[in-house]
This record gives sequence, C-alpha cells and structure tokens, in this order.
Amino acid sequence: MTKQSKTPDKGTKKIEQLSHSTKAYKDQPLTTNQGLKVNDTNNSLKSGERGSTLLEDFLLREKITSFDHERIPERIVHARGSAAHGYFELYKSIGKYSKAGIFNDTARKTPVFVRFSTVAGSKGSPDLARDVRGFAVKFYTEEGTWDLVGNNMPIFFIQDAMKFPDLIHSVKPEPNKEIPQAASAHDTFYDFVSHATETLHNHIWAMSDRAIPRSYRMMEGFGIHTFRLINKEGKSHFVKFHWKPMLGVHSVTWDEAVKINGADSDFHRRDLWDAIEAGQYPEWEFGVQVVPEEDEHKYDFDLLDPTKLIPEEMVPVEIIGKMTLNKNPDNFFAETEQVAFLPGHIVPGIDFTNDPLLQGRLFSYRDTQLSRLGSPNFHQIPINRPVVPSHNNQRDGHMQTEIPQGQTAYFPNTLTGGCPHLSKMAEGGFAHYEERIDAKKIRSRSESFSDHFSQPALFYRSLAPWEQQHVADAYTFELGKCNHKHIQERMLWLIKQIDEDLASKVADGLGMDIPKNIERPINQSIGADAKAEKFQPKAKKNYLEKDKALSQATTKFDSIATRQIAILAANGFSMQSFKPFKQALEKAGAMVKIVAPHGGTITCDEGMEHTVDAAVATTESVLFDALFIPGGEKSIKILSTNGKYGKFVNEAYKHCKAIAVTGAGEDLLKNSYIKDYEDDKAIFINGKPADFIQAIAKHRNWDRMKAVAGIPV
Ligand code: HDE
Repeated sequence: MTKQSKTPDKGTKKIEQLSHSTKAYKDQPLTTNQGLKVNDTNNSLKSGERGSTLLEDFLLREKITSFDHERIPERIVHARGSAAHGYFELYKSIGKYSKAGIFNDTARKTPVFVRFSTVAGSKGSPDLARDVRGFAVKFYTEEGTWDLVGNNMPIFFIQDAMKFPDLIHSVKPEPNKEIPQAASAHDTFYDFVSHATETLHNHIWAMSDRAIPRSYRMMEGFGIHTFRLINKEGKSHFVKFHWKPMLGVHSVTWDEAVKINGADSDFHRRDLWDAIEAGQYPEWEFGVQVVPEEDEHKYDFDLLDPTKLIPEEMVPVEIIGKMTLNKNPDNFFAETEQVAFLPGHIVPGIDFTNDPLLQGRLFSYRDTQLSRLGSPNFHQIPINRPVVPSHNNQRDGHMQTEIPQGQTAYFPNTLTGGCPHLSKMAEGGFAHYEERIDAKKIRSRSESFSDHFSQPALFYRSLAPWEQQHVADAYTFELGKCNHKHIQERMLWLIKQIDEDLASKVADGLGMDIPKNIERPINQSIGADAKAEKFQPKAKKNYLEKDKALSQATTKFDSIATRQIAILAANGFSMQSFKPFKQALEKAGAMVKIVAPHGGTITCDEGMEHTVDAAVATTESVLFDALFIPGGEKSIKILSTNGKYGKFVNEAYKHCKAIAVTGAGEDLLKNSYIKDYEDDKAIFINGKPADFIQAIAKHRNWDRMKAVAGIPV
C-alpha cells in the first residue's frame, strides 16, 4: 500500500482542475443563487405569524424548486455504486502492440475515476446482493478520455446487444408486484436463463463467490470484450483487459451476505471510503492478454463471443501497470452520480472489434446519458471533462456552460482560418482500424457462438471443493425461490450438461429429480425462421482440464492490510495479552476495533482507559474478518452474561474466520458451539500473534466447513 505523496502529481492536478467549479463554503455567507445574502432560511414569508404563506416569497420558491428537482433518473442498470479518484502508472511500454500514450509513456501518471456498482438493484439497495459488480474506469489521458467500462467477471450473460433489455427485465423486480429487489432468485430470471442458454457461463460465475465480494478492493476487473490494440505501423492485435487486486480476490459467505445487508447495507461503500480515508489506498495491477490477428480462429471458441474467456493457461496475462485509488469524491451526486462512462470513449492505439454486444453498447451508453443527465452537454460536467481541451462546432443545447467565441460553427470554413482544424494520424488524429468487410447483411448469430456448456464446465472444474459447494448451495437457494416446477426442471437438466455431480447436489436440495430430457429446443435465442438445430449447443468440450486463475483458492494470501479485527473486551481485560496482539495486528496494517458491552471507554486490569470502537449492540460479527478475545477473568465474566457475544463467537466460527483467545478468553469458546477446536488451524488458544496473522491472511479456514454445517446460527 502506498501512502499519499506530498508532491502534487498529474493525478491530483485533475482533481485540482475539477475544483475550479467546486464550492468551498468555509467563511462564506449563505446566499441565493443570484448571490443575495440571506438573513432567514428557517421561516417562510407569512401574512402574520400564524397566517398563510405569501406567493411573493422568492426565497422559499427558490429553495423548494431546487429541492423538487434534486433527483435525476437513476441508471437503468448499475444504479447502486461508489467511486473514487486515483491514478494509473505504466510499468513497461507495450509500444509494439499499441501506440496509445497511456501504454507507452512510463513517466506518466494518468488520473482516473473509478465507479464500482451492483447491476440489478436500485440506488438504495444493499451492497451484498448476489450480483455481478460493475468496474468502470475513466482514464483522463493526454490524448483524450478512455473509458474501460467492465465488470468483476470476465464474461457476460448474452452474446448480442439485442437481448440486453430481455435479460435486464427478467432479473429486475417482476413488473406486476415490483418484487424482489436486487435479487436474481425468482421465476422470471430463471425462465429467461433456462431458455437463453448463452447465459449459463456468466450465470455460474454469479452463483460462485465472485458475486458476493468481501470488498470492492478485493475484486478482479475485466474489460470482457475482445478489443484491438493498434501500433504505430497500423498493425492490430486482439486484446482482453484485466485488473488484478493487490489484496487478492476474496468473498464472504452467503450467510454473511444476507446478514451484512441487514447490519450495514453500505458495507462495500463504507469499506472503500474508510480504506482511502485511512491512507490504505486500494491498488490493482493492470494486465493484457494479447492475441495476434493470425490466431483469430485458433481457439475452440470465438474471440468475438463475450460469453467466452481466454483461459490464462492458454494466453497468460501480461502485467503492464498499476492503478491506485487515493481520493474519495467531495460530493456523491456531482461526481459518482453524474459521471458518464461510454465504451465509445477510446483513444488512438485502442479500437473495437465486431463483438455484437460491444457494438450495441457503443449506441446505448450515449443514449442513456441523454435521459439521465438531460443534455448532450454532459461532457461539460466537471467529472466528465477531459484533461485536454476540446474544440468543435457542436453548439448550444440544454445547460451549455461554455461561451464559444467567434463567427463560425461549421467546417470547412475560412472565416476562422479553417479552425478547429483536422489532425493527421501522425499528429494524434483518430482513424478507425481498416478492417476488411465482405459480407451479406444478415440478422443472425454466428454458429461459432453455439458452445454454451464447455466454459461453464471449465469454470466449475477449476474451483476448489469449498467453492464448488458454495456454487451448489447458491443454485439450490436460487432455484428454491422459484415457484414454477417446469423452470426448476429445465434448469436442473441444463446444470447436468455442465456437471452431473453439481446437478445431483442441487436436485437433492430441491427434493426433485433431474429430468431425462427437456421439451423445447435448448437454445431459444434464434429467429422465428432460423433452423433451430443449427444453433443448439453441442455437448461440452474438455479442451482444458482446469484454469487455475478461475479459482479464488489460487489468489494472494499474503496480507492482512485493512482487515477488520474485533477485540471482544469489557472492564478488567488483561492488558498483558491485549497489547502484543493489538500491536502486531496494527503493524500488519489491520484495523483493530474494541467491541465492548457499552460505548465510551473500558478499563483494563492495569487501570488504563481504552476507547471503545463499538458497543456490542451496534455491531455484528459479520462485519469483521477475525476475532480476538483477550483474557481477564472479570472481563470474560461480563461478556459471558451477554448473549450477543456468544452469537459473535458462533458466527465467526461458522463463517470459518480466525479466532484467537488468551487466558480466560477460552471460557467464551467453551460456552459456544465450537467443538474440537484443538485441531482447527485457525483457532489459537494462548497462541502467537504471528500465527493468528497468518491465518487471517488466508482469509478463511475452509477446512472447517463440514464441522460448522450443523451450527444453528
Ligand atoms: Fe452496461 N449499461 N450495458 N454493461 N454497464 C450501463 O449506462 C448496456 C454491459 C456496465 O458506473 C448503462 O450509464 C447494454 C457489459 C457498467 O456508471 C446502460 C449492454 C458490461 C455500467 C448500459 C450492456 C457492462 C453499465 C446504464 C449490452 C461489462 C455502469 C447507465 C449491449 C463489460 C457504469 C449507464 C457506471 C451501465 C447498457 C452490457 C458494464 C443502460 C445495452 C457487457 C460497469 O447504457
């Protein structure tokens, strides 16, 4: 983790540049929008102290009108989000692939603004919904703004933009009753998924732990589509973009997710904000998977199909840079809400492919900003402004905030010397990659997109046993929430095509049999006149046994930085056992919080007062990564009388977290559901802080999963 440097860099320059339009209120009088100083903003103008309000009250009207229009339409998808400022640095040039300045100049610090989001829920929905996460990055580059608008999963649900409204309508609350909020576990979603089988790959990712991240800071990011990199000679390479979090990829369990949503529905938003405020800046490495044009047809899947990933075993990710987020927004609405990402924002050296999903997105995002932000001038909003000047002949429109100079607003012209003028490619002018096209106009899908089972199967095979169990549990939960048997049966049949063992686990959970066959054609994503057989997914291919990058079990486990550790203590806790643990944990970068029976302070057995971080009534075990209970007879006696502490311990155990106790602290374990803890690798009785820290870095002790299955919390 890097601490904020004192010297202003280009990253902070962008933020300073934004600040010319930000408002600082310190020492300023309250005024109307016209600058008139106000002397009462608490009472409306009335005909007498108890009389009616007068129409004349322009102060009331201005204040209320502004309030009445405070809301803009929330994003159709990705409405719930959180964002931060930062910068991108290039480790090494990839000029042989791309002429983009951001991929060549290692001396640059390119400012970025990054917004993370959930997809299905409304703006106020809880953070821990089972869902895909958006991972949208705006690079303010010296050649213009580049937006990489990706997700935390490397593939998407559908292959053609035409199906996006169907996908989203199926997962959103059902239109008759507007239920359920931010949840895919309902009939309409599975009705759709079970007939549009191209969804099965992204869907199995959504059933995995990836859909319930521990933190935005612990998620991967993916550009998903295959893009092009174009070098100075005009040569094109295919590319997939990757973000790899320095803290590793980690998730919570479903039981925790459900409880976190109640205990702190802003869990991810708060986590991102707090880490940045504490100077523990989230970081991701940036990588590329590059495929030469000649290899376009080398693989058993189509590079243009966004439901397929390129396994890292086949094409390794080359790490070329790093992104650091080092500043929270000043204002949520002005920045996080008004930021407008467009996949069409690219710079010379990067170009599109014919991925039919990407092609549709190139239309959709500009269109949606028009209704969300209300004007084609949305690029003038400070957060959307490029760091380089923009000049063109586009004019007027709602909320034009600039005052264009001169007589001409057309091109070509002589009256303003032919300006703004065109730029040659050698001067940085953008020109599209000249792709050869020789085809008939057709509304159809390529047959090369018809493999819907191989990659979901590869994903499932690549998971560790505990991850596979979570997937089976998730399918069982989701399908168990469906009311229509034919939808459940169809899903069971499809899951069987991915993995028989997985299907039988889910069938057991549902108390159903897997049907021998299904009635309607498997894939319904075809036209009315299309030959159905042509587009039906074939049996899965095992072109790779496993791709280890797909499993979270192969991620980084080397740091406890920013992990939240609860110390359960009351008056009389042992200072001797508390101090070495607290010091070691903090030295390793963890956030240590004392959870006491009440707020204020508690006194240790050496008579010193310690500030309480949270009264036990105001917090929950699920909000922490690990638990430490220092000894002290008196303290443990007090804790034992409060059932909430028992719940704390039992839940931490159930969720496979590291627990350390010293001295009398063991009594709390004895009174809990924890059994046979002597053999547990992540429970420490009078152990060393270093061993406890190592266990926390491992994130969870999944070996415990079987032992805790029967625990009723
Ligand atoms: Fe989006 N998507 N999307 N999407 N998407 C939007 O644009 C859309 C897709 C993604 O933090 C909307 O500004 C279509 C893939 C993110 O502001 C909208 C299709 C991927 C965000 C839209 C897709 C994404 C959005 C809603 C299929 C991953 C949030 C508000 C052709 C590569 C960005 C807005 C932010 C937002 C349309 C598919 C990611 C409606 C039509 C694939 C991260 O324009």
